[in-house]
Amino acid sequence: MIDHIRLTLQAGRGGKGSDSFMSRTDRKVVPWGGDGGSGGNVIFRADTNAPPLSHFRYKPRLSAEAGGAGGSHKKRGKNGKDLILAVPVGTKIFDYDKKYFIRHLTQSGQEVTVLKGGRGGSGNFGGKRASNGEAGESLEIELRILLPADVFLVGLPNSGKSTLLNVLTGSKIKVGEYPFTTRSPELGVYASDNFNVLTLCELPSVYGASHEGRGMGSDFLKHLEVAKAVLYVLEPDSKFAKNLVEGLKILKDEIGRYDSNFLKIPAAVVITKMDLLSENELPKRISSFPDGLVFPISSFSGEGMEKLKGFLDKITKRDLCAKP
Ligand SMILES: Nc1nc2c(ncn2[C@@H]2O[C@H](COP(=O)(O)OP(=O)(O)O)[C@@H](O)[C@H]2O)c(=O)[nH]1
Ligand SMILES: [Mg+2]
Repeated sequence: MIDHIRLTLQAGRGGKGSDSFMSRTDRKVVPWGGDGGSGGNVIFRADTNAPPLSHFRYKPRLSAEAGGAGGSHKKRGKNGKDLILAVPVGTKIFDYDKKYFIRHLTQSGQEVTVLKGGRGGSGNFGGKRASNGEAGESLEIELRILLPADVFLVGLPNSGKSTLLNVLTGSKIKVGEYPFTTRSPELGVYASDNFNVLTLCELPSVYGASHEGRGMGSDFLKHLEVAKAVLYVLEPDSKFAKNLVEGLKILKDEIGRYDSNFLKIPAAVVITKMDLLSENELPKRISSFPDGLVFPISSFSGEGMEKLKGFLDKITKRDLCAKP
């Protein structure tokens, strides 16, 4: 799923004013050209039925219609049609070059005009000089959207996040033998036995240096702003941490560095790949974990999955108090 996209937008140019004359009955010739029409504006409108932002990927340059030229007999040119772009509710609009926040569209039907069309040129009517229309404004825009997800899976590379999401939601996210297989946030819908649903989201892997711009960077952590819960997903033996305790610390440090408030989100630790670890080994490895919920599971054998689902069911009932 694409959570941000850049567009180059152009408002319509104003129509050209007409330079024309009329001979009156007394044979006098008078200037009689009409004004050009205004260029179309560029408008964003939030719409619950709008396609996702990825829809813009194939047409990143968009322009509103130009105004029509003025005509003889004082005929004013037609106004250019506005370009109205439907975007999902929740989209934030930024001026990309100035890094300036323009508007957050939070309700269906809400609109914002981001670019004004050019004014039409003057016709020569009334002795004015006929002129060209003004150019429409242009702007590089960035659209961003927070993912509509409830529970976020955060983990080091290869910890089994995609596999777990697929098992819980029946999604078919690509599972990788290589780290960093998941390059953008992935969503799946989990349905509990009592017919409540939760949207789960796998974020691209975090690792120690994400904040330094290596790996995928940590910009995707912004999505945690809407999280009802976080699952820290760890595998017993990771190439990216000395042990489980350090693995959890890396994840929490990275999130805390992004926004320390995100550490207050209800959370649990999921330890994956338990089919590879003997049962009496685990307590030793997590003895110095902070207090909180820990769910050892295997996406392959299904062990521990019922307890984890019980936790998710609690989230659907907003019945949470966990903080590892
Ligand atoms: N043995 C075992 N391997 C697993 C389990 N879950 C995932 N894996 C493997 O771990 C590797 C990474 O899985 P993936 O889901 O892509 O990890 P992600 O990078 O965290 O999304 C893949 O080779 C998976 O087949 C599990 O429960 N048991
Ligand atoms: Mg993955």
